[in-house]
Amino acid sequence: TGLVTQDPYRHKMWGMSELSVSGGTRQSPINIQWRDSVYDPHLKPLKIHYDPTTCLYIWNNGYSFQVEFDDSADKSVIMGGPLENHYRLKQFHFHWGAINEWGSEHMVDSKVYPAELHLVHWNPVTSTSFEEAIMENNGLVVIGVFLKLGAHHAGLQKLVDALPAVKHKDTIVEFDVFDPSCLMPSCPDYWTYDGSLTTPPLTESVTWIIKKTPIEVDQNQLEEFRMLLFTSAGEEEKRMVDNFRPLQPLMNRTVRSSFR
Ligand code: BO1
Ligand code: ZN
Repeated sequence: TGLVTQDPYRHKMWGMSELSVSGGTRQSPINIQWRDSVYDPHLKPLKIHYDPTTCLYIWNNGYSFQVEFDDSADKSVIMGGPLENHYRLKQFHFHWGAINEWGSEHMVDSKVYPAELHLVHWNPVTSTSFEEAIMENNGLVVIGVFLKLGAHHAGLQKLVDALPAVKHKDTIVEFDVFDPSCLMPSCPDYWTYDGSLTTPPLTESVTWIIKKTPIEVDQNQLEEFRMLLFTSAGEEEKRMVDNFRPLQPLMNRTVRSSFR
């Protein structure tokens, strides 16, 4: 993983990029083959307890827009599911395409969605900070939620309304009191597997939890994502689209499902 660039989407020649080849054995994202996933009756329901007041701000970091949370205490946490202890929410962000035909990082039976939400958590039992947890085996948990085209999503709209203020790279605005559980599908079913971060440092420290059921968003909401820019103010404008990593080989891994 020493060869990756720090600005993964700048050139967007994914097929040729060093990002396609990391040399690891548990890289993400993957294509989840439904029939190859193994039902695990020991997998408990995932429990999500987010405190809306821990939401701090939203920023354009040059590869996505990201909403950051106060993770100095156990206020917004997940537990249960495949997890042995609770994990703290640090941030969430999205990946999306230039058009509706692609954009998600994970796929299910080679089906790609127009976008994918990632809720990023770290283990406060084995680490004292997110940066430390990045280096720990299973120090991180990312929940992935697919977005599909359909009805307007009222919860997402609060985010969409904030996007014009963070159009350029490295812009940041306050974003108080938001409960990201409004972005979770009501169906409890998920797949879980051991993987990695999908942007540098691509660390193999992530327990992935991929929700089976997508949430619906409307065309206008996706178009607002696509109005964001990879570039800073004053640079030649480049739309923030296709900010996903290509599929990685499953190698010697099993994807477990919480459902049969
Ligand atoms: S993802 O969910 O696999 N797409 C993913 C990819 C990269 C990060 C997080 C999630 N990177 C890390 C950075 C840290 C930063 C942290 C929290 O995100 O490496 O420097 O503090 O925002
Ligand atoms: Zn992500």
